[in-house]
Amino acid sequence: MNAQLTPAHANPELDAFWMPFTANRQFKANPRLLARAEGMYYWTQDGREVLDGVAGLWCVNAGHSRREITEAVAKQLATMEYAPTFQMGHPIAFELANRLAKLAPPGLDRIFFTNSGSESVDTALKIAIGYHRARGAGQRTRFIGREKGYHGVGFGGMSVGGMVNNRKFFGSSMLPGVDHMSHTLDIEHNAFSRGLPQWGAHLANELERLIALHDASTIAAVIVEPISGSAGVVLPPVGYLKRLREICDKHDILLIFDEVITGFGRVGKPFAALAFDVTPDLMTTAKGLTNGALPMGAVFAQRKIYDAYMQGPENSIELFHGYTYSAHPVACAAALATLDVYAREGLLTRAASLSAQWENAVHSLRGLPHVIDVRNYGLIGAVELEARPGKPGTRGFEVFLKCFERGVMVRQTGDTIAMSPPLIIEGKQIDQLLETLGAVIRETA
Ligand code: PXG
Repeated sequence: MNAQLTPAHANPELDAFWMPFTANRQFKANPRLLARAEGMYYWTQDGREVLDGVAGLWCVNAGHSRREITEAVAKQLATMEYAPTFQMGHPIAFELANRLAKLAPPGLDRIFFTNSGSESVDTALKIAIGYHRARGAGQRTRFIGREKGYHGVGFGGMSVGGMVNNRKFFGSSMLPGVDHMSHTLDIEHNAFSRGLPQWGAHLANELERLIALHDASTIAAVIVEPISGSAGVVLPPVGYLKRLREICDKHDILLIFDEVITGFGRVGKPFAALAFDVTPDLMTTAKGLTNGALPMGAVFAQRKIYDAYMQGPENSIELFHGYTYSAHPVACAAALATLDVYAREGLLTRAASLSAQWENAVHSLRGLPHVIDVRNYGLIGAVELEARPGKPGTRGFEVFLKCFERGVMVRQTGDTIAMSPPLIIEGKQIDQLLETLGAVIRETA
């Protein structure tokens, strides 16, 4: 007999599912199981109502179980459940690309479909390298990312990302030739800023330093999130992104915005590129594209990038890249229905009209015990708690757990609590979210 390796606990039926980014043993001993969702709420398996303060995982922007999306998915499944997009096509893939091109920041009207944010990032990195090669600059293969960046978990995204735990367990299995700029979180200068912090635009000048070190002729692209979500909400200082754009232009380096969380209305415009008036060369998206209903991602490319590939014999494949499920018809149907809901309900700009109320609500946490920073933009909020000496993350986890027990779901990263509710949230739900979080913080030693 083999020794039993998994420690025994009360819920052995939970053992087979190896859960992602989860403390498996802790969870399985005390599971938090969601069974149903509608609008702003989840219901747990035992019937408790839970206000969704994080839009699932930053993806359910139009709220849960939208009938229009469900019906479009059911209809597409019944009509044509799958069709390839390698050397074949189906109409709604083109329709969706056209719809997205119209929403996109200026010029980003060539769309490549993926199935997740991680795939979007790896796709964008590959497109960037291939673009330079197509223009005769094949030595441009380096990438510059940023500390605290999160670009998914593929080898490319992990390498350009800057979250230590997502990197350190995987040895040196990284893309070669990646460097990182400093992150822009500076509590000393910017604590409790309302909206974008004023201090720190000069941090973009680090890019010039890295260019001086590696030489521009070796660098393919710079990739940043306009606002970092996973790292606990890190905002760009006023002027920072514009400065990055100028430096990239000066050196012929592509700028990639990872808008997996900022895309589709989270910041009060369809994309952060529009909110900050800085246009990248490539933009990665996922999540809100289908309202989280089905996995799908999309990479938006400037037309000059697409055109650079359209060379050589017309019967040659221009980009040796793609997924079996690129532009999956059912995902396309979900995305089209999602865009309809966003348009009909004005959701891609609704965060702008709520942001003042949201900002006041989030900043009401200032002054509570252990609160060392509050950050907000659009319908994104974060409160950073002081770490317990020698026990980082435990205070944050306790707050997360107590909120859940009181019917509010927030997201915890270390000792930061992040919030990103569905864009349909109403004022009284903003109050419920922040009042519950505030009460829990007050009680947590
Ligand atoms: N880029 C960014 C900016 C993301 O936020 C990804 C890429 C990867 O997407 P996929 O679909 O491959 O997971 C993300 C994902 C959190 C949290 O803690 C954030 C994400 C995923 C899970 C949790 O807030 N973002």
